[in-house]
Amino acid sequence: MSQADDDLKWGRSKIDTVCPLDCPDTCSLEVTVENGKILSIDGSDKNPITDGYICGKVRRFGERVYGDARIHQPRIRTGPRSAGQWKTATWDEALGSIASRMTEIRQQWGGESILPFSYGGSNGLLSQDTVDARLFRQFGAARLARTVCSIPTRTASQALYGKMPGVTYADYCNAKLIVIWGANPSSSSIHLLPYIRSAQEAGAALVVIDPRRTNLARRADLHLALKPGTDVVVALSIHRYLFEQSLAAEQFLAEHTEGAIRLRERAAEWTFDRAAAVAGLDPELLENFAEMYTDISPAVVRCGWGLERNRNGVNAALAILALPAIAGKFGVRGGGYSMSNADAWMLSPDDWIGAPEPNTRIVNMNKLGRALLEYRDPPIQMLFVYNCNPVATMPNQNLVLKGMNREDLFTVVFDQVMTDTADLADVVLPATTFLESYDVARSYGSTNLQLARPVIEAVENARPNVEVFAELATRLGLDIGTDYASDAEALLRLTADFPDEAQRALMEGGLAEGVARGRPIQFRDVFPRTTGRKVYLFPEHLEQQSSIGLYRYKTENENRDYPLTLISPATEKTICSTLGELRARVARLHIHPADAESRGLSTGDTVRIFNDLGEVHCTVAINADMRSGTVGLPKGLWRMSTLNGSTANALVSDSLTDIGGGAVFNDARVQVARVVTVSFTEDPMLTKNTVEQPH
Ligand SMILES: Nc1nc2c(c(=O)[nH]1)N[C@H]1C(S)=C(S)[C@@H](COP(=O)(O)OP(=O)(O)OC[C@H]3O[C@@H](n4cnc5c(=O)[nH]c(N)nc54)[C@H](O)[C@@H]3O)O[C@H]1N2
Ligand SMILES: Nc1nc2c(c(=O)[nH]1)N[C@H]1C(S)=C(S)[C@@H](COP(=O)(O)OP(=O)(O)OC[C@H]3O[C@@H](n4cnc5c(=O)[nH]c(N)nc54)[C@H](O)[C@@H]3O)O[C@H]1N2
Ligand SMILES: [Mo]
Repeated sequence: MSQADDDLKWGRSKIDTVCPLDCPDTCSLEVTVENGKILSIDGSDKNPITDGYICGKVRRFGERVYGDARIHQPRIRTGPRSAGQWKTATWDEALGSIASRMTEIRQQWGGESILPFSYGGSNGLLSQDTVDARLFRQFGAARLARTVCSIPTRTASQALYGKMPGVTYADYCNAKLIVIWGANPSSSSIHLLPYIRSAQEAGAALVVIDPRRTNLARRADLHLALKPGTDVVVALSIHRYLFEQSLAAEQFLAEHTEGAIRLRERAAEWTFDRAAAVAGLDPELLENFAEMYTDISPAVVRCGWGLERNRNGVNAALAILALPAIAGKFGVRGGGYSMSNADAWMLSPDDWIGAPEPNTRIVNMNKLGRALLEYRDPPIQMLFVYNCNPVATMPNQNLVLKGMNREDLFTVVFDQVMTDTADLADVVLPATTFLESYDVARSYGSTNLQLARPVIEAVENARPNVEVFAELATRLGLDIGTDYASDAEALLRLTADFPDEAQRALMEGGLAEGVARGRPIQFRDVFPRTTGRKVYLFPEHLEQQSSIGLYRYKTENENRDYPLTLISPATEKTICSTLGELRARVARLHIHPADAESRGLSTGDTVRIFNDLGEVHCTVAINADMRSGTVGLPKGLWRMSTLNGSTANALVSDSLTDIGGGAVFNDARVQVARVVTVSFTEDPMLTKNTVEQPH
């Protein structure tokens, strides 16, 4: 029997779609469905970067679709908050009760007391900032500043280069020097790896700048294991060298840039010795890096997101992204930088939202706990969470929990699974996954748009965002039109504002290639999208927003009680906190052998990681790949993945980056101590006690 006959016999079909989740790779997928159920999820060749393979976690996505954590029906809380007591409800009851509470709350407290809270979710263009935004704008709710990720790097890259597309993955093969700066593609964008490998095979040198010895750092010619938060001085020391040694690309600077002199002045103090002392590196390594970056071309810098999540985030990204301009690395294939390409299409959501923004209060999402507990006139009375799991992903977890536990807060959580956030809701609504509804995925690693289509029917009573917000709007008496009544209609509405050719390619073939298809060369095929196509090396508007000025280093608050720096980067197990429900094991704190030894720790011990904000209990893994003085926990853990229900974000403060209001996930000061569990078997009242081991 042929494969086709076999498929027919089993009611099996293979359907093309895309993974829209928040990852630069945006893989094209081939999903095998049998009798209406997902059998397997694989990569396809449609997106050339996917090249037929995908990550392990999305291959397992069916376990989320059909898993125990999935929400099947709307639920309404019946017991005390977070006690897990619910009654199931119809959509009619659930949306009815939400609409009447929203109306009451607006009457009593004003629209600004209602805070819609969303971030990436499945990261599709349809499921966020379409009819949801139209609803909340028309209703006059508070506005949310989506600052949890990429604000610092985006602020820097837009100020310098506007929305210029980056060096494409494919062109990494043409580079002779690849600098992976604060990115870990082995976890966070695996499809870049083959291009790096083939460049290395062709003789390219690799530099990795990361406090951890990552997989790529192990294969690198040079690894700068700097202290987190010190990237700005490392980059400035290279700028200083280029200027002092008359190696700066004077002609390029004269033709294409403004502000080089101001940058030069600020860089002047950063000798290799001084920068190395701050970054905790050997000055010789900085010198090696400077020489490599000067001598080798084409050179590409992959600027990641790990470097932005600290008090110097914007200045770090500015100093790094200015390097190819000062060193004259543009204009050749494989030369320049890559950052996010999210803005390459220059799409503007306002077109399809179709309602003006109200002039209501703006809440920085990194301050969620504070907003819930401290904001007055009016206080926040209602939280509507969708596309987000703030208990797991926002800074200052204990403050978020305290705020969300307020008895007088009305909370709606709209999600696919019972997250840590959903546990605290008054009403829970079941959402479809990207395998059950239409969406449009916009890649930020390359520049294509791809169509996500339903490969199965919605599981139980799950519904797509657009449908739910459209119905809620109607119940609120808003006149929002009918163009978002279903996800299929919404797709037409959304894509109507795309360039014609893109819309046609997307609707007919499922994929519209953006500018990256032509593998554009920076400063030959693509230019800064700024006034006069210039690079603004010293953006004055940012200088004014910074308390210490541009290209300056803010020192850390030394605290003897908390001598270690905690970072919490992406892992291959989850995507942010999505799929965290499938992560069964207790998380491990990664710590350098020297830091473990001075605390008497062995691998497998239970430890307490703590500071003034909170504590996390988990096990420990001694790991020589960590930098001494820096410890690591995984990003995106659920509360069940530790022994005390707290995760890395319980230790992360809600203070903000230098500019832009970003989160400082990699800038937490902590102490670690061993926890000894003693069993008192003879005393039935005291079966378990926890004693901290002094060190
Ligand atoms: N598997 C998987 N893939 C993902 C995600 C995921 O959670 N899981 N998340 C997605 C999202 S939302 C994003 S934003 C991207 C993030 O992707 P990446 O850019 O890779 O960012 P991170 O994982 O935050 O951190 C990258 C590296 O930065 C290092 N680092 C930490 N602090 C510093 C510092 O101060 N300086 C320097 N130079 N390095 C530092 C970390 O050790 C880590 O190896 O990945 C996306 N892809
Ligand atoms: N400690 C630490 N914390 C971090 C980071 C870090 O480096 N360290 N990184 C940060 C980064 S880079 C990011 S981007 C943020 C991300 O933080 P979040 O925006 O909270 O991202 P997720 O954890 O993926 O949560 C998205 C939720 O949306 C739900 N969802 C998906 N699709 C839909 C849909 O169509 N409809 C509805 N209603 N719901 C949907 C998913 O089930 C999931 O629960 O986390 C940040 N948190
Ligand atoms: Mo992110």
